[in-house]
Amino acid sequence: MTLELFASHEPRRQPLAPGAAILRGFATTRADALLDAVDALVRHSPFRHLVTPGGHRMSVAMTNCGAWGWTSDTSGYRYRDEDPETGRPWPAMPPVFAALARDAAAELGFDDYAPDACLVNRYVPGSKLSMHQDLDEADAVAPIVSVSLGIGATFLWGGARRSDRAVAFDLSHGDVVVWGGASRHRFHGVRPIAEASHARTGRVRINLTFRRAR
Ligand code: MD3
Ligand code: FE
Repeated sequence: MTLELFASHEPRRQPLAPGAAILRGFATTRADALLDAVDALVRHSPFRHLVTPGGHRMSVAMTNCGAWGWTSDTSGYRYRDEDPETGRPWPAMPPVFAALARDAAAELGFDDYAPDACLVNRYVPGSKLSMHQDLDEADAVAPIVSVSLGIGATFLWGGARRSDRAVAFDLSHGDVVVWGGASRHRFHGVRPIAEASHARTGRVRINLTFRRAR
């Protein structure tokens, strides 16, 4: 008899550090609804390639929903309550987003997680995110919840210093990561995305990153 450690419908949990874990497949049953909500919100605030303070155009295209949206331009990084492209507030956080983030955070013991910002990242093969820290959030206690959809990515998870060795792990469609505790301020990045195609998204990876920004 085969010993089934994990029934296929049950998400597997991979602990990373105190307060941080990968929840494999946690978003799988809600993936279509999440992607439908992305399609709806980009009709209001389209994906765009932001420019870094150093003047580089990012290979990842971004947009936001919720009360606050993360933006970058040559004057710096910051959260804004309006989309600078449209001059209007960011689209509201879709209920399916808020519920997923809340449920995932609760798996790690973060009760009543209510993110006020969701950065939506769109990668195509070749897009990458260089090693960086997320330091623009006022609330350093609340976790970040990230949801991977579409084609896969290799995530790099470093240490407190840029020079610290990073560990690599793959994130697939439906995987959710909850980053709480001290891991909140570790360096991290995404390797250049490999050529691939996904039945629902085509040659695209979507990453939803929920935060408490303000
Ligand atoms: C680990 N995005 O948008 S999300 C970002 O896959 C970002 O699009 C990546 O890093 C992506 O800033 C990774 C996961 C994530 C977010 C914040 C973290 C991982 C983190 C903060 C500390 C450590
Ligand atoms: Fe980040």
